[in-house]
Amino acid sequence: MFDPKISLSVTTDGDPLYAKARKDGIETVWERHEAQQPQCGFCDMGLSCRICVMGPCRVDPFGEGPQTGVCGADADIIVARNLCRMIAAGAASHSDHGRDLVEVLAGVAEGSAIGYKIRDEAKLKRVAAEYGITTDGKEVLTIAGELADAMMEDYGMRRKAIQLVDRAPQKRRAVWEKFNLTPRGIDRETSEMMHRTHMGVDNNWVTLLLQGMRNALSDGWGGSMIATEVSDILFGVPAPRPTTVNAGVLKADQVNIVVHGHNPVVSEMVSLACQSKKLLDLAAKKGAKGINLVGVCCTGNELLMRRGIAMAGNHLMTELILSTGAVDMMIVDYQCIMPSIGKVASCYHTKMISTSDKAQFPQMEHIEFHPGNAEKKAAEVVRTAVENFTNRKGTPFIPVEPQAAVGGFSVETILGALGGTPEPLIDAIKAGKIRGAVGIVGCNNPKIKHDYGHVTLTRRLIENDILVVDTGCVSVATAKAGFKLPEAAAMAGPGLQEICKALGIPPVLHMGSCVDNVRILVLVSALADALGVDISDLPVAGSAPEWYSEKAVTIGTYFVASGVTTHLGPMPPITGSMNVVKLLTEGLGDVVGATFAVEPDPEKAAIFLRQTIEDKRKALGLDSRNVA
Ligand code: SF4
Ligand code: MSK
Repeated sequence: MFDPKISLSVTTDGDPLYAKARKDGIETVWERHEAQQPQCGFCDMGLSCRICVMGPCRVDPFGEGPQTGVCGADADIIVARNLCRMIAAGAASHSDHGRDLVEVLAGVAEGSAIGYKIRDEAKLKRVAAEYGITTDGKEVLTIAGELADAMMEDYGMRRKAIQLVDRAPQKRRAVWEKFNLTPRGIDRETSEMMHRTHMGVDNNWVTLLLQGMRNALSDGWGGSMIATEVSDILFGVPAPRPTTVNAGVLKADQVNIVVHGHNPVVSEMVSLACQSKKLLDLAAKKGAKGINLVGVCCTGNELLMRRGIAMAGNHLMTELILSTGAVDMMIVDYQCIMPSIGKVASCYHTKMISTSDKAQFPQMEHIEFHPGNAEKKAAEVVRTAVENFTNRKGTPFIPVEPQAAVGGFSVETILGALGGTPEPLIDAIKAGKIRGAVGIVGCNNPKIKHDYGHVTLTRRLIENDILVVDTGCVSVATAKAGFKLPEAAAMAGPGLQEICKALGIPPVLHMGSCVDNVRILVLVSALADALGVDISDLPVAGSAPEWYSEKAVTIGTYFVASGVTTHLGPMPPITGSMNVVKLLTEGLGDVVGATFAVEPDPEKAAIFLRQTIEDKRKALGLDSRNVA
């Protein structure tokens, strides 16, 4: 399916690290991917089903073998059910992450979340007001408790609609009402999705997919949005600050602690412990020049956004980061943590610590963190990391210099830079200086040359005056490529360059972690409201050039259901049903005003996205071009 130049290869700047890992006998994700070839064609097309034990079943795509499973489910039903279960898993993951933050918020309110506090009272009050909570004359902790309670109700079945859908433009909410897509409860939609996909329940592939959209919306405008908003309340609203990225952020002469996963609840406490004078003194006694905390994946993004903490790499880099031999401890929470990394670490001196009761891994020590003990446990594990510094085997291999970058572009910051209103951005779009904007999000996948999709697509878009905002593993790729510095404006087209120079911003804005994709929803809602249009009318699009995870399916689905046409690099497992393919790539246009498109080659994807934006400009009565 893939062009050989974009498959089965590793990143260029990762090559020395990759060579080191191979020299050390480390098996990486790329070897394991090759060992799996050829991957199952039935599964690749979504045509296999193991939902019940009359199966497993598969449908023959060539029409020669069975055309239904044992129960009679045909290709359309099986493909739709499989996709919907991916959406449910992704929504459950993000929304459970959000739930953990609500529990910390509730713990802060009642005094049981020791060491945590409300860092942004203004945001607490703003969000509380959205939930209809009066704030005048109330203690901050009382407001926090009431907000936590109200958010818990969003997870349940007492509401007709989750609260934060009110942030969407009126026209978008009307679309959701018309097609019965308004999410009622966060857990409810995931639970109903799992119910409908049980054998013998919903066997209409169209209604299954519509529920898939409602389920995804319950994540985008519910669980993920709550995760981001509560993180901002507890740890601060991100603002631009300088940082550095790539494996060069590890320091040979310091204690290196890497945090990995998604939830800032643990990593924020680890960050505080790393600043403890007692532990810094201990590090000095052990011969280290300091304690160097860095991140990978989205836990790293959370710290980078709020604290400017350096980022060592993205999802597929984790094994290579360990193979530097420089990591004294890796602390993980959950999601996107390959179960292989404990084994990789065992080849070095690295201590591996898992922290969540719901995420345990082979060859890691499990030290359970919860809001009541996180402060204490963080100090204990950092002490262990410092003590491990003297156990290093040989000289660490750190073959690259760190790349400078700027992160921390929350919606508050972006609007602040524009003078508190989206008008200047809208004026620049109307004048054609900025043609539009694309949110590039998601993961790495060994099916695509590491970071090639992200970097190539981003380069092509900015040089054609399209502003890029990014999150997740993409943001690490584009930062490593140097796109996240104000000077990178020189790589942009003349119009975008002018705006970036005037505002002192890079042409690629880092908006955070995977749950922070909701910041993009809030931003496009602000633009749509200012123009008096729906999100689907805006010259904007989404893209996930190297996605791999179920969460990415959910994100793509809530983007599309919110009116943002979205490109995917790797093909999702749906080609076994042309009905499903046609609905997702064409039919949804008549329902939600946006569709999916699949194109593994980022050069071609750039042309598609540019044309999508130009078409939206034309429909808005703005000047437009033919780029195809
Ligand atoms: Fe087979 Fe139907 Fe059971 Fe799926 S639900 S495994 S298609 S019998
Ligand atoms: S970490 S979901 S690989 S973006 Fe959020 Fe990266 Fe994708 Fe995980």
